[in-house]
Amino acid sequence: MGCSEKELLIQGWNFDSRLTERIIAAFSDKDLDFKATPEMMSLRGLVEHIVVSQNFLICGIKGSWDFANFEMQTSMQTVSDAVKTYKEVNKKLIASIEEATEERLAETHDVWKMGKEFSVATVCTQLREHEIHHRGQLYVYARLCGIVPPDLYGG
Ligand code: NI
Repeated sequence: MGCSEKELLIQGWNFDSRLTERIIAAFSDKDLDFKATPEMMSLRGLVEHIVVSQNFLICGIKGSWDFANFEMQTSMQTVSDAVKTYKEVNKKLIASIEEATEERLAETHDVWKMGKEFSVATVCTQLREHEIHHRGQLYVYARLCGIVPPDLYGG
């Protein structure tokens, strides 16, 4: 009866990743440098930020919570590159959650260096919420680029 915490994390990430992938794929290459306001990240920057945040989590699940893993190293030239890069990192993330032991998921760490410990499972959820926040920005960017975003739950 019921799902393990790990299964719930994987289900949650699978659900959200599909939505993130669909909104990234809705853009055109010409939109990659678009910013809603000058101080915001470009579309390319937003996708990179989402990708490196998943990379931070992958490295963390495997044992190293290092803010250096947030540094952006990619430079996506096309939307299809962006979708491919996102799918690759997401596949690795799901695999790293699958491979994590229940003990590992329950371990607590001061991941954000703020003097407060969270379990690895909680950080998985925090970063999923972080991705949802940035996905909301992608929906706004899409509208500003004249794109009708895909329905949230349809299709
Ligand atoms: Ni962020």
